Amino acid sequence: LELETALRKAVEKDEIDLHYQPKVALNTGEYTGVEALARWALNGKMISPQVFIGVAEEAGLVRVLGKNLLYKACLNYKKWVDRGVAKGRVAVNLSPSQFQDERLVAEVEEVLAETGLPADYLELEITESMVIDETEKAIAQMHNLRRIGVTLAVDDFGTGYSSLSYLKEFPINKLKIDRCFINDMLNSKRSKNIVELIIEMAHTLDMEVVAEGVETSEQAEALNSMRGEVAQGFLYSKPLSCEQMEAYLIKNF
Ligand code: G
Ligand code: G
Ligand code: MN
Ligand code: NA
Repeated sequence: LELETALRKAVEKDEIDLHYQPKVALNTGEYTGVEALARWALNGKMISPQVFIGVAEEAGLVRVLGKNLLYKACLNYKKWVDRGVAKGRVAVNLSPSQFQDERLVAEVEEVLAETGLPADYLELEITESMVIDETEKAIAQMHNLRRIGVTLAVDDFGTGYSSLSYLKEFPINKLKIDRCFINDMLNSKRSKNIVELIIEMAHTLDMEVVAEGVETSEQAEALNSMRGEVAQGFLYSKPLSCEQMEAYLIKNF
């Protein structure tokens, strides 16, 4: 409850910040886009977004917080586009109630209009678990988002329970392979096989693959030889502050 009170204040005072982690093309090593990650420091201590997004969900704060973070990400990315340093898209994570909200599409359109960011620069990440209940409704929501020109990715793929019969119906552009598979793909033949299968399946469904949590060049090489498209992880960069990310973009353009 104390955390909830503190979070409410932080949302009101707009103290939740965004960091950015670059994504890199596996075949060239070139920068291809960023993921925006929420950061909250409470009395100097970082609280994990997994924790405070959960608190925000329970406290009914997600609508305001989610919209603020989306606004911030789009406004900032528009700035990088205007300066000519942006390549690819900015990916923003949606939380479950945000994705399930019928007002989401209108809100995204509003944020894009207000910030001036073209929809083609925005990617939204959802997780499999958001799609388990009311799958038909979720698929309709995905179509509505695609219709306004937004790109969609499924985050943490492989850890949820989405059935293949539904996955083929999802109007999704990208699958992000959860880092647990990447983490032991070079020690475990089984994990490596799973990664390979996910990549093949994604390509069969015309989806691109993003490998999460890539920490070594051996992992990157293996993923590239399996035809994975994009990687993200500490091998390239940890999540960076806005200023650090801007410097990275200028350096890597
Ligand atoms: O950045 P970090 O590894 O601590 O993120 C932990 C988790 O929190 C990740 O699964 C990520 O998807 C989620 N997360 C980070 N930022 C946001 C955000 O802005 N909104 C939502 N809904 N989840 C986020
Ligand atoms: O679930 P999601 O993919 O949105 O979470 C991204 C989170 O993963 C971020 O909080 C980020 O700090 C973390 N992360 C990013 N790259 C790596 C990595 O290479 N290794 C590990 N262990 N965590 C990472
Ligand atoms: Mn994510
Ligand atoms: Na993830």
